[in-house]
Amino acid sequence: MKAVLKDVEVKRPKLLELFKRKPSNVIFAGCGSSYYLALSASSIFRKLVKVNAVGFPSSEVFLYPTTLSGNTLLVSISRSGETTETVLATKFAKREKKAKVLAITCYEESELAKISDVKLVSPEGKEKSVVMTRSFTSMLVAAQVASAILSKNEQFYKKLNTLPEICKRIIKENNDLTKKIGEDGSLKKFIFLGSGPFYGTACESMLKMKEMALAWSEAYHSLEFRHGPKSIVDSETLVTFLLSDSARSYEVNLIKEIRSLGTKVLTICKRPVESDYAVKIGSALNDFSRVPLYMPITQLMAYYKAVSRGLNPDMPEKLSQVVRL
Ligand code: F1P
Repeated sequence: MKAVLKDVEVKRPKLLELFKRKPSNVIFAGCGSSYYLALSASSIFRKLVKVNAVGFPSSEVFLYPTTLSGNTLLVSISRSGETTETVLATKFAKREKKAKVLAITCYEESELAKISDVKLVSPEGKEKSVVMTRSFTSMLVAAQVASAILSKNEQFYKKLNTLPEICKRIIKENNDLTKKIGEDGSLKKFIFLGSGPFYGTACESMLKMKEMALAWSEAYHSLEFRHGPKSIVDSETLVTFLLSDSARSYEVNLIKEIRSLGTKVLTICKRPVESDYAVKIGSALNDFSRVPLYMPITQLMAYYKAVSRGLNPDMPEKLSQVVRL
């Protein structure tokens, strides 16, 4: 995180240049974990930069291009910077809509970085694992810093600089709990719920459980859960809430409802709420600044579940680190 905070600062003039003529809409695009990152980043962008920002899978950008208009900024997110759909989406947006492109990647010399107008690079996000973990968190921080710079919100920017230390403390304080949950053989189904900027990280948490532990997992917007998916919970299910400030009162009522069905609930939140397991993020950060801090918890849960199943969490059999079509 620390290195990316510095790299994005260096790009401040180029970022402001991109926004000299405020875009009418901002499309965040990525694949897999990078798509889920796009969902969280676009929510943060909407709130801070007050611009119409949405997240799409990269393939949708060039297959169903209605999302692009004349004055679009495309934010292409890719750890490798080589994923075919994301490179194709970027080339399409530049060619067909003369869109400007901001790349967020871990590889300075990647194809995506080369064809973008501005690139935010997180070298520390490079990882041997097929599964994205620190690359996800560091590129999310890059998107947050860009939001702070473009919205000229210095207070938000200062809060972001506290993330690395808080993150270290959260991992240290909750390693035992995540190991206990991961190793609990009675938990076989995992559901992750999040609202606003936490929905993208709920989806990413679901993907970690699938990729690393080959476990059944789903993700929903918190309040959507009552509208059908709730029917699947049972005593072998763990529902994890990535609790927000904005939706807290609604989410607390839903927690009570789910627990009354005999299903265990883990809450990750700023202020504790009654649940079977609780991780306190405990910070003076708001919904939009503390989003990255939730990820180490759910990444560790998936890691320990994988190890308890005798799997290699970094090398899922059916996956490759870069998808080239
Ligand atoms: C995107 C991605 C990863 C996934 C796997 C295959 O990669 O889908 O999210 O975990 O590694 O590639 P990238 O475009 O972010 O490099």
